[in-house]
Amino acid sequence: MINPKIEQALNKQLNEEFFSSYLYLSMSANFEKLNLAGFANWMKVQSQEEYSHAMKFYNYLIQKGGTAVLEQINKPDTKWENTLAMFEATYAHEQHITECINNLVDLALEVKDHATNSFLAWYVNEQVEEEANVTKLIEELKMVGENKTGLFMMDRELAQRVFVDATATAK
Ligand code: OFO
Repeated sequence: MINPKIEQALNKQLNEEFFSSYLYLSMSANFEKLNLAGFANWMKVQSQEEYSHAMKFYNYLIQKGGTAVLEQINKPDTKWENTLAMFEATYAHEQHITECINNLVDLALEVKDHATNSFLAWYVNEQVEEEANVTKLIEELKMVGENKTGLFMMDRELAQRVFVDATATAK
């Protein structure tokens, strides 16, 4: 059986992950409009990753005998000032997600749900990687500044990103 407090909190996070997927797909659509296909690809892969994060919560809820409740997903922003602003918004969102995951860990420890605590360790580690990846891109964008050649080169590099479902091989 699953602790009702944990079930509710995991469902809240399920919605957060689906929103993250929606947000990054909205950014991807924005990059398509700006003719930055590589950045659009990076964000689309990011969106796919978030969908896989959501499904990991979904599957765990079911495995634990709980119910996965699909609530309404908020509408994400559709416009940002520029490329840097989009990545800064991404970083701020990932910091919010890190806080959500940390709060979930606190709750799992509070109710002595060791299985959920162990399940959440994957997300704790994932957040370290997510924040580091976005920080690196923000630094690169700051270096590039208004230089169009630099932006073009970054776009070509980000076009190489491919979705790999890290949740599929996770324990
Ligand atoms: Fe961007 O992170 Fe999910 O969990």
